[in-house]
Amino acid sequence: MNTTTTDRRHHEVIVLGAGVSGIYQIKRLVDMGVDAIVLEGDDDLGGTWNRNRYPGCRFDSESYTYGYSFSQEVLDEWHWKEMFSAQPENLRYLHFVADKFDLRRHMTFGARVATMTWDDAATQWTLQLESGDVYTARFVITSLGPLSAPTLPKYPGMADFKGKAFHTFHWPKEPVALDGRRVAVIGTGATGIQVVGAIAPIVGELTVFQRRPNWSSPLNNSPISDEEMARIRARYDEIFDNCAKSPGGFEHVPRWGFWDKTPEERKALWDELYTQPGFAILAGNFAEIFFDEAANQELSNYIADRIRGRVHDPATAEKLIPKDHGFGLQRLPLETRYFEAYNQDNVHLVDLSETPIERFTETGIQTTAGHHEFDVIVYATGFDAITGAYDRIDITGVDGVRLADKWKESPSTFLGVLSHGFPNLLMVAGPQSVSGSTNFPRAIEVGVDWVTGLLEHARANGISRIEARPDAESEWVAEVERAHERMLFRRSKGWFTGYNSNVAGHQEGKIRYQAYFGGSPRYVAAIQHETETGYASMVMS
Ligand code: NA7
Repeated sequence: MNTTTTDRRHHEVIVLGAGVSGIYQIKRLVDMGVDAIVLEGDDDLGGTWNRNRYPGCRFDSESYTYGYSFSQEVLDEWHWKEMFSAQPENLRYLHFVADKFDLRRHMTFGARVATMTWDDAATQWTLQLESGDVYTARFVITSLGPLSAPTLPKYPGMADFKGKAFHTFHWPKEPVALDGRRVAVIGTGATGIQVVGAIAPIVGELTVFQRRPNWSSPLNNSPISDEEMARIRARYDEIFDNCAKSPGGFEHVPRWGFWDKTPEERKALWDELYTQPGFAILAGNFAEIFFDEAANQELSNYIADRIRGRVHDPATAEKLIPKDHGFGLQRLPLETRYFEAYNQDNVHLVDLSETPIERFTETGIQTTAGHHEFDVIVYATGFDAITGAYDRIDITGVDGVRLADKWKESPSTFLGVLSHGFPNLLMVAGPQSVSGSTNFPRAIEVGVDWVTGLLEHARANGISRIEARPDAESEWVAEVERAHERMLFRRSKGWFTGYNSNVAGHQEGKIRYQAYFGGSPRYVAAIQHETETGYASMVMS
């Protein structure tokens, strides 16, 4: 489907991706009167919410903190139905916003970019699509999404399996029959945990293949009534203000003073937070849990006891309790009746650390302990996070340097927006920004506004080339590394530290500094400082 009103192949700005950030970015560019289009590889807009159609897929952010804040009309008109809205509704919301501002006509779908090459003489990017079509643009804004490059394991015989098998990111649009079926879920990250909770009541037999357990705490979802929505609407300014002040972009606010309380007082607080919605137990807890090993251990013990209290079989409960990292030191999945699923006779946990997968067969999966037969295999095996979507485009900058080579060990950016040697490539929600580490839309609105301001500055001053200074970039990378080093999760293995065993070149134990963990207010202060100093860290001509 191509809904663009023009077939022209040159534009001042090309935006890559029509997800949450691309939609807002094109809105700002259209309002500015810039000649801009969006190229989207998928067949429609929505990004992550267009793709992830698996059962149980929903926000972990309170819906009203996830929605856009930029339009009073949208805030007035949209009614969130649940505290943590599910994928179909989230996709409807993005369609509603795009249609309201008539943004589709600026979007070309099925337009996946294969290569992007900087032409210094012409001061422009040349983009070659997989279809062979070629576009050029003075500026390219990437809104590729931090979790848009799914990864599969590499087990022998995977292609032999004759039943249905797909990654959660590629869950089919048409309904998948699960009732009474024998289903395997591989992976117990945020996605696997959502899937298991949602399908356990439906399927015939469910077998969960767990390599490492993840900590998880209750989502505590609930419907939002008309009256409640009216109260939320009246409070929107305050809500977004609260989000802007908190490190994670949520209304939950961390507190200091762990050691000022008695163990009984801490437990009383946790009893309360465990029953509150969303990330309360993480982002509304004592800040010490992220920095102080003993504080984190005490909270981990508390959550472990909660798991023991919910899973009837003690041996299964122990398998579900992480031993290699503390609570909140990897991206915390939120769950709905996940632990209770294991109390069902038809739900089985396979601990891959004890009985690894040997191979896939035509009918199922062979582990060292035996053969499991399946009708459906679900890969909830995660993503080549944050930089993966960049690596999948062959991006070549000044002097033929490839971005994938520059970022081979770890990305290097200025404020997560620019990378030296790649002029006029502006990243929204890019590596080393806060978009991977905080409530996503709060971060991307900041990112889009800042990139838009930079383009306004360029237009007003006749600037056609923008590049980050290498020293400024090194300073930002050092700040990103410092923020990592302060936090306990620097030693954990999840995608926050850039590790994925399914991606060639990723080394266990070697951090890729992909996201900025200094918190939203500090990030915003850094980008504001850059604006206020007249973009002093950039070379503009
Ligand atoms: P995650 O959080 O990266 O989780 C992936 C899961 O898949 C995790 O449990 C992995 O185990 C497991 N995995 C990955 N590769 C394999 C292989 N080869 N064999 C067995 N198990 C494997 O991705 P999610 O999709 O759950 O969540 C991503 C984000 O989406 C989430 O944080 C939210 O922001 C939304 P491991 O822990 O690596 O041992």
